[in-house]
Amino acid sequence: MNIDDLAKGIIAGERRALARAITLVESGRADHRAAAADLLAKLPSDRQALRIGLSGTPGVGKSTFIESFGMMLTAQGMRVAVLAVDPSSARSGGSILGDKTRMDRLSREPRAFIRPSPSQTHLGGVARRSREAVRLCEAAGFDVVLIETVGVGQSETVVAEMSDAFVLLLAPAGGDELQGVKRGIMEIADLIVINKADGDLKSTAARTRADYAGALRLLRKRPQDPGGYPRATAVSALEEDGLDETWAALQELIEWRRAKGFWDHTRAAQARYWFEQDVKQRLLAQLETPQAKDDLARLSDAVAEGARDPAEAAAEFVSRLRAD
Ligand SMILES: Nc1nc2c(ncn2[C@@H]2O[C@H](COP(=O)(O)OP(=O)(O)OP(=O)(O)O)[C@@H](O)[C@H]2O)c(=O)[nH]1
Ligand SMILES: [Mg+2]
Repeated sequence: MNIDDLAKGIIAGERRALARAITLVESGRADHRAAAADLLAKLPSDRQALRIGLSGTPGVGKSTFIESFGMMLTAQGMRVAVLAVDPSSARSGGSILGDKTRMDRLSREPRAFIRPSPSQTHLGGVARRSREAVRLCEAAGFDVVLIETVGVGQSETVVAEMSDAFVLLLAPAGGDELQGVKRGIMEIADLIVINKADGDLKSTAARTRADYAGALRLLRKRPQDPGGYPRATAVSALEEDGLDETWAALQELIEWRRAKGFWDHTRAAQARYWFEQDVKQRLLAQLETPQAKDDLARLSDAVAEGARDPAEAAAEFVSRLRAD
């Protein structure tokens, strides 16, 4: 595979080149990793998409929302990429099939590009691959990159750390269920969107929206937010109602952040965060080599038997790692 041609294809916005490049960054093979690094270095860094993270529990309507929201954006002339971050994608077999039918219109839309999550169980690996896929989409000239996750474990934090804005999709519910949303997730959300505001659920959705708007006002004000944010809206992804207000709210937020320097500031902080994560991950990977495992087992036995002091044995272990 010629990396220069691949880079040219991506910059020209060719979908096949983009798809092949994402496959490359998803690969764990050492030669693929090297080629991927080479490719990423050849791509311009001056193209920036609006990266929107989107999370919500299974069945809340993420796929339906992405389809409607994505169709609205492409109708306005924007190019939209959809990526999924799903650490538990042992289930992807089914969910890809499901999404093909649920995002039927968007998957046939020339201005849209949909890519399911790589099948990987390790969140750290998924995070790096997803970040690189986002960069590839930006280099390919997409205006908006939607990064979807089904909020399990730490995946919301992972997605928030690669997004310019984070949207939490919720279902209409009674007041007591408001407690069910973890405070940490409320704190990373820029926009809470109550979906299924249609039919019998319309008035419940309006009440839920008001409840969350109230709860958001009680949170500590964040420097990166203009007055009135984080905000809550109500939509019907199915009936395509309220989507334009939601988009307007996102745009207002983003324009404010750009004007005040928070856009650049946040991206810089995110780059720092990922650098530190990668350092930690590489160090942890060093513990997994056969030699390290042997040393660890041997020293740990010696410590358990009282033959070695824990701190002294740890120091020896680490200096052996460095020597390798
Ligand atoms: N009434 C109503 N139903 C909706 C709406 N959005 C989605 N649904 C329905 O809710 C169900 C789940 O929708 P999905 O879009 O597949 O939800 P999801 O969050 O992607 O689910 P997972 O992929 O399993 O995590 C489907 O039956 C949808 O038709 C809506 O705005 N109104
Ligand atoms: Mg879905």
